Amino acid sequence: MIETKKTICPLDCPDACSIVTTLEDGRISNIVGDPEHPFTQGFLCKKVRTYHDRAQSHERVLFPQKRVGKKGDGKFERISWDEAWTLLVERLSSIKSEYGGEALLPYSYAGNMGKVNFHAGDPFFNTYGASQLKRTICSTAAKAGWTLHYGANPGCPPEKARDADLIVAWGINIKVTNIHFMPFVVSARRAGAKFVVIDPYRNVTAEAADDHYKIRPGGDTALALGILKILLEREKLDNEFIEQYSQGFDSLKAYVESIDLETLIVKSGLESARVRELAELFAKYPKSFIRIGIGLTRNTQGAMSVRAITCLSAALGLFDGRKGGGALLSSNAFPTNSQILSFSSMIGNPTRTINMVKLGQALTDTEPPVKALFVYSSNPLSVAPDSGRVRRGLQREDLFTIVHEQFYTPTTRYADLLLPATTSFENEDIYMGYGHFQMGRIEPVIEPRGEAISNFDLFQTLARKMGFSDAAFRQTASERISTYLPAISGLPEKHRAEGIKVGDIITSDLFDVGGDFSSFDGDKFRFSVDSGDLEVPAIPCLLPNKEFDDIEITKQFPFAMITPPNSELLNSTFGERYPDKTGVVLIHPDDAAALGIKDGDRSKISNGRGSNIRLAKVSDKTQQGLLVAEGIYWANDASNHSGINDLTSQEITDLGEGGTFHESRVKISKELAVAEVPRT
Ligand SMILES: Nc1nc2c(c(=O)[nH]1)N[C@H]1C(S)=C(S)[C@@H](COP(=O)(O)OP(=O)(O)OC[C@H]3O[C@@H](n4cnc5c(=O)[nH]c(N)nc54)[C@H](O)[C@@H]3O)O[C@H]1N2
Ligand SMILES: Nc1nc2c(c(=O)[nH]1)N[C@H]1C(S)=C(S)[C@@H](COP(=O)(O)OP(=O)(O)OC[C@H]3O[C@@H](n4cnc5c(=O)[nH]c(N)nc54)[C@H](O)[C@@H]3O)O[C@H]1N2
Ligand SMILES: [Mo]
Repeated sequence: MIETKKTICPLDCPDACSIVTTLEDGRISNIVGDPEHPFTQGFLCKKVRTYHDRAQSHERVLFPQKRVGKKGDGKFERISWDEAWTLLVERLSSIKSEYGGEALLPYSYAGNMGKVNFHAGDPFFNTYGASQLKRTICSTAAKAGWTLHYGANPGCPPEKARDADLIVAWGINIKVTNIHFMPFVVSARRAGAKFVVIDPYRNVTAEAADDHYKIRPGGDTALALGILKILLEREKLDNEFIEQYSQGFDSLKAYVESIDLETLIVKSGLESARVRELAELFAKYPKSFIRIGIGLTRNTQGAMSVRAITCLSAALGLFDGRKGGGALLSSNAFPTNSQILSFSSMIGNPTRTINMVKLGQALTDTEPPVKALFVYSSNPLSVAPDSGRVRRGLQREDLFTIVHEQFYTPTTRYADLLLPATTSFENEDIYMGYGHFQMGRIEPVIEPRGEAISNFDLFQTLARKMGFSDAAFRQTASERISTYLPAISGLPEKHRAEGIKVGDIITSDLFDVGGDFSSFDGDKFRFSVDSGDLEVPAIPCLLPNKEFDDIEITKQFPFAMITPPNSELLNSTFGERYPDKTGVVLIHPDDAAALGIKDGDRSKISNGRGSNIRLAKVSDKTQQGLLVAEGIYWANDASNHSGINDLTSQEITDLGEGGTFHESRVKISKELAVAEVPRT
């Protein structure tokens, strides 16, 4: 029998695509992008086109297993779910009575963006009294910087870009990480719009654009303020918006007037003429749409960069609801009450919080120590920074590590107990995209594979077996969705009353007002803010980056390195498709010549934290002094299993406590073949 069913892509991506699956005798034979969905528009990205093969693969973790080899060996023995529950209840109970609840650390992120499964563990860990995980690895810096000035209002709908005369991709690799935005760029360009990219390297989006501004990494605040200064002097800012819908502009104006334009230009890393050219574009095209990425926030002044760009957008008047104009970071189309989603009311005595970016430290140098780590929807050994420290932590004999997974990832090699997780094709959930204004619901498309269970079923069952009595632990996934709906703003009244059905494509009520201060109930854009924290400057301003601008570190490690995603992987998901791939590192031809590195050379990148091997790609896509290592391929160096995050730092962003994956200092050398290594 052949039938079709709709589902939604669960991956952590702004697009949250609606998918049509074709089923033949209970097996998914094909998936395509939903032609009815206004953002998906009938196509899927390269990596997800075969996502059903991943779900139906024989390589999945299909039953519970316990470790039999050494930690790191990845050797397991199959056990029954009964045994697994008994082991879990015994170990978690004894850890709690011996060391207290805080000895348990949950670790989860965005393998599955469904609200039910993302938050599935929260009520369990709250009741247990576990350490609270700060889930800040991704977008909290961006959000903090943006919200400081813009407030919690909905962002500009991406559809507006269709009518723009100028589209700017600022720190976002749209063709890779937000590909469904591209059709709007294509139609705008057909109507004559210009499309430009501001990025430290010529990524695939920049290659497809009209122009590329090769900014210095971390140079965004300087660039945004530089443009602001030029336009201020030329009286090209939108005074009407500034007067009517904002406050605090005078402080920013005074600051910008006080700095020398040359200083800003030098710090942006662009030539003076290029900065003036960009300013000229903004002056010429009032219908400018700026798509701001999260990528530019992954450094120690990353939130500041967003603050500066957001203020520039406002000074240009892009938040006045004009046709074709706007700036979009995150749509915030369905603001949710996170207390309800996380069942925060179940937290008894407040417990310590641990930042997920600092997992390495948490496992190796925290008192009282973490005694049990419960990983689900994440692959921390690959994605968390400073992996060497994470690995040392996972090797601890006294640490009990539980991993709930779909695949045998680098992290699962260190599991004491490995539990099989379903994929979204087997689940019930609700999804909303952060790059558009739609949400929807899914139900299982196929039966659960093997003995896999969803995050939701895992924690509901475990809670009951632990004797937790709250009624929330007896809810079905459907009932959980009903609990969540009232916590979602922007949900149209009809669905609030009647619920959501599979296949409904629900557009937020906030779509029409997104990005428009004239409709935000008198809330004004704040150029100057009082955050209540003396460490947080009231206005965007120039401050040094911790690692990039450290003179001593730079002497030892002369290269800056950024580690952005590519189109093959979704963070570390799909790593199993490339078991032997090291990935490449882009190096500028002048640097390569100076170091004797040739295209294709196996090269060792290293710093004080660790090292990683990649193949050199000598290219002027990057700039002098900058290495670009795309993609979190799985461990590639067989001798010590290192990955790219062996080089990145646990340092956090200026606001929001986010990861600083695009701010490492490193050195690089050609890796000599054994025969070439000089004898000492
Ligand atoms: N194919 C694919 N898609 C993805 C992902 C993936 O791994 N693969 N990841 C998903 C996730 S979880 C997220 S959060 C989003 C992230 O998606 P984006 O918001 O696009 O963020 P990044 O990809 O980290 O970086 C985007 C660009 O920022 C540039 N950049 C780095 N530092 C700076 C800087 O200082 N200034 C400027 N101007 N640019 C800088 C990088 O070179 C890169 O080209 O993408 C999602 N989509
Ligand atoms: N160097 C570098 N590191 C980065 C980044 C970077 O740009 N550069 N980006 C960072 C960012 S933005 C993010 S968001 C993080 C992402 O970090 P993670 O959220 O850990 O993302 P993934 O690597 O996609 O790993 C998700 C894992 O969850 C599993 N999974 C999927 N669905 C489910 C489920 O329903 N249940 C369970 N139990 N498991 C499931 C998948 O098989 C996969 O192994 O990585 C960060 N790390
Ligand atoms: Mo992310």
